[in-house]
Amino acid sequence: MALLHTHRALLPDGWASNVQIAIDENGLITAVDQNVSTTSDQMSLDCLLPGIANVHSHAFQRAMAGRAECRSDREDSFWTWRKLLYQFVARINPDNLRQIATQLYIEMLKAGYTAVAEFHYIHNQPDGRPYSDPAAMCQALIDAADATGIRLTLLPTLYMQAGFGGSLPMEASQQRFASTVDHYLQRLATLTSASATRYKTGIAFHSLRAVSPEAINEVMAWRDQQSEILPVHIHAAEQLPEVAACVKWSGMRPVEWLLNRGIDSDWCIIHATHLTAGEITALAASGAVAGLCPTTEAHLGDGIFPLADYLAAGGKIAIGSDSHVSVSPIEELRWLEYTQRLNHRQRNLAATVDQPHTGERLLLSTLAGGAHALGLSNPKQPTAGQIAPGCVADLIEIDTSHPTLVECTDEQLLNCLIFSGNHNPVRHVMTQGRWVIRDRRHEQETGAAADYQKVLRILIK
Ligand code: NGQ
Ligand code: ZN
Repeated sequence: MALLHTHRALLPDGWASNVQIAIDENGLITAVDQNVSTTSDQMSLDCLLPGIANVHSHAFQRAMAGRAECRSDREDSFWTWRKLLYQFVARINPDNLRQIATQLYIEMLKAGYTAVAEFHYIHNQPDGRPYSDPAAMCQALIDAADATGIRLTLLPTLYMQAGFGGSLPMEASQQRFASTVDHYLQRLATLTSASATRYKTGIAFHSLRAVSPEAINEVMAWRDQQSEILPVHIHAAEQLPEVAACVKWSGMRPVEWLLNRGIDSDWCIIHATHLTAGEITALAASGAVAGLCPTTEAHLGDGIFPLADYLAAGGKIAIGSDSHVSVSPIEELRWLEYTQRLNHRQRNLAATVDQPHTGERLLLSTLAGGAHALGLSNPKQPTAGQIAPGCVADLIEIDTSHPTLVECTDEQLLNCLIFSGNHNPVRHVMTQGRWVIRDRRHEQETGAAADYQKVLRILIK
C-alpha cells in the first residue's frame, strides 16, 4: 500500500487541502482524507487532478501531423487531406506502428492524458491480405501501451464499404481496413478474452459510410451476449458532404439515423459536429457521450460543435486528440471554448449559473464523460475519472509554482491552467498506482524518441 500527500486536490465535491490518498497494491484508491498533515517519509505533491481520458486516437496519424500543410488543390479540404492520409497508410506496418504509438503515448502521458481509446481500423497488409496474426496491428498498440503505462481502451474498427449503402467500390488503399463481420468479431473476441488489467476492448464502427445497418445489428447482438459492457464508438456528422450523402441514402442525417436506430449511454459519437436543434436535444437525452476533437476538427475544417446548447441540454462530452496535430488536453479544452466564442461573439459559453468557472465546467465534464466513454466507469458508481475510494489511481500532479498559476485561488486554478500561456504544468503522472512520469520524464523517452526518428526517416519521403 502507498500513501500520497498533496497540498491540494480536485475531489468529486470540489477542491480540498492537505489530502492524503491511500492506494492498494492493485493500484486502486482505498481512502481519501482531508486536512491531514504530511509526514517526512511521504512524497509531497503540489496539486493533484484525476488523469484525463483521450477518447479518440488514430495513433499512426501522429507521424503525419503537420506534414500535410501544403496546398494540394485550389479547394483543399478534409477530402484532399484524406488522399494524403491514404498514401501514408500504405507505409504503416506493425513494427513502425508500435514505435509511433510508443512515442505518442509518452507525449500523451506527459500532457496529462492517462488513458486513451484507439479507434483502430488498419488491420490488413498493404495488399489487403490479413497478417498471419490477424490482430498484429492491434497487438502493436497493446505493446506500446504496455511499454509506456498508458491505460488503453482498444477499439478494433469495422470498415466494410466506401460509401453510404455500399454505393462506392472500396479504393485499393482502403483494402487494409476491410473486414467481414465474422472476421471482425473473431478478432474482437480474441482481443477481448486476452485483455488483462492493462487494456480493455470496445467496439467501433468507422462511420455510417463504412458499415451497413445489418452489420451494426449483428455486432450489437454479439455485444449483448458479452459479460462485460463494451463501449461503442462511431464517427458521425463531421463533414457537411457526409451529412448530405447520409440524407440522400436514408432520408435522415447521421446523428438522426443513429438516434432512430437506438443509441444509449454506452455509445460515444465522435465529432457530432453538425447537429440540428432536435438532434442536440435527443443526443443529450440518449446519455451518449459526444467525443469532441477540437484541434483536429479545426485542422480539417469540419465546423463547430454546438457546445453551449448541447451542455445546456445536459449532454455529456469528452475530448480526443484524434490526428494528434496537438497532444494536449489543455489545448483541446481551450479550442473547445474559443470556437464557441468566435461563433457566438460572447464569452464563457461552457459556464452556467451553477458552475460559472469555465475551466472547471470543461474539465469536470470531460473527466466524467471520458472515463465513461472508455468503458472505465459508470455514472452510478464511478471507478475512474475521480479521486475517490474505489477508483483507479490515475493521477496527474500539477506544479503551481509557474508564473501562469502562481497565487491562484482554487476557483481560478483551472481557468488559468486552460486559458493562459503554453506552459505544460504536468510534473508527475501516475497510472494504476505507478508513477509513469516523474519530473516530466518517462523512463523510456530517450529510446522511444530515437526509434521514432528512425521510423520517420523511412516513412516521410
Ligand atoms: C479517419 N479521420 O478515419 O482517420 C478519419 C478520416 C474518413 C477523421 N475523420 C477518414 N478525422 O473519415 O474516412
Ligand atoms: Zn477519427
